[in-house]
Parts: sequence; structure tokens; C-alpha cells
Amino acid sequence: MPTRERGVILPPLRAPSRSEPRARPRTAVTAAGLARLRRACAAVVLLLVLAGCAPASVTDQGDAVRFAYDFFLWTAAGVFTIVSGLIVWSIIRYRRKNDELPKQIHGSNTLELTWTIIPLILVLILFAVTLNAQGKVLHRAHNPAVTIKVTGFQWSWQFDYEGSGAQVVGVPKQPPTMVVPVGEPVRIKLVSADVVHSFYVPRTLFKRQAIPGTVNEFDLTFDQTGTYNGHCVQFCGVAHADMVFDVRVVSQSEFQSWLASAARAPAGASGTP
Ligand SMILES: [Cu+2]
Repeated sequence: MPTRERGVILPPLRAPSRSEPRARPRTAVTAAGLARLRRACAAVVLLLVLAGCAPASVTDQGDAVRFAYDFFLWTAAGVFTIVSGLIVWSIIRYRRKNDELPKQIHGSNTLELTWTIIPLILVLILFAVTLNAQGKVLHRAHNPAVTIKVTGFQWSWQFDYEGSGAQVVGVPKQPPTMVVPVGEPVRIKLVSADVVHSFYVPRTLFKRQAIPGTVNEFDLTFDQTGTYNGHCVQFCGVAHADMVFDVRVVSQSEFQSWLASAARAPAGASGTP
């Protein structure tokens, strides 16, 4: 019997018979839709690649970091492309065409082993690449060309060249310059005079904290001359933003003459000739 609800006549309720398949809307995939999907995927991939760009390194140690970074980035991009591509392909290839149930599969040892072994191999390769980069970054040369004690203090930096007496002291608003030779390992002994600071030269792709009571030692081998800015990246007080400095990489002969003149300059001379 028809029922009446708020003045609308509804048809009688009945269960659909087996011989009467229920009509279901089907989604049509058009060529234009596929083209839009392809363009969207390309835009997403391009954005991800651009977002992952890191500055080129100017040290040997940074090159190792850069290699590991790029390796991870491209591996992730490859995995993303393959997985999302397979998902999109299966959505389109196996979209509903009729009401027949697809072939039902319960378990597959081959598939299970495949999607266990491939990620395992990938993780092992990434682990090896990480260990290799870490080894190069943490390696310290037997005979560094120069050893510089770098002291972070509120709110600037002091550079003491061991064995020469040369000293460069910065003051806020008057950033100091650390002069180093190109192509030779430079040993940094990083300390803090008060609170925790952080030594960071972006073009080295390397950062290390200056912790009171601790000496953090590392080598930087610059592979090209130039001036690169550095700054403290650990908030350390009201003038933290003034804790900037420059690293000026010069030829070895230029460095030797600078070191000799800096050693003759009065202690605490700020800046560079
Ligand atoms: Cu700081």
C-alpha cells in the first residue's frame, strides 16, 4: 500500500528481487579527466622536487651530506611515483564495470614476500648511505691545516687560531669573519662561554651546538673560495639575532699572509684586514 508522508505519496516498500539488479551510477573516466589528473600529478611531483631542493655544499663533508640527502629524496620520489602510479592505475583498470564480483584472492606468498623484501632492501641501502655520509662528516684529519677554537658567547663569536696567537672577536652589530684556507681540513673546536649556542654555516649543510663545558670538534674542508654567512641557530637571548658571522675562504698563500698579519695585530682585533 502506498504511504503518505508530509503530503508526498511514496511507493510501497519492497525488497529488490535477485533477477532485478539494482541500478548503480557509474563513473565515466573521460580523456579530458585523465589529462587533468596527469597534469595535477605532474604539478605535485614538481612541487615536491622543488620543495626538497637544498643549497649546494662548499665543503667535502657537506658534499657527503648532500649526496645522502639527494639519494633519500630521489628514492622517496621513486617510491611515491611507483606506489601512487599503481594506485591510480588499479583504480582506473579495475573500476566497476558491472555488478559481477571480481576474482576473490585469499593470500599470496609471492606478493607478501615481494612487499616485505623490497622495503627491507631499500632500508638497508639507505642505512648504508647514511653510515657512509656520517663517517665522512665525523672523520677528523690527522694533520689539519689550522685549528680554530670557536667560542660562542652572548652575543657574538670569537675565533682563536691555535698556535699563532691570531684572534678575531666579534661584537653584536659588528660580525666577525673567520678566515680559512681552501682545500685543506680546518679543525673547529666549538665551545660556549655562557649558554647553548649553535654554529651553523648554511652552505656547509652542517650544524653543531656549542654547549657550556663541552668541546665539540669537527673538520670542515672548503672546496671553493668565497664568503659564506653563518649564524647562531639556537635561541640564546635577546640579541640572538645579532650572532652572525662570515666565513671567508681564501687560497692557502693568502691565508698564511692573513694569519701572519692577524697574529701581529693586537689581541681581540675584530674583523679581518
Ligand atoms: Cu645564539
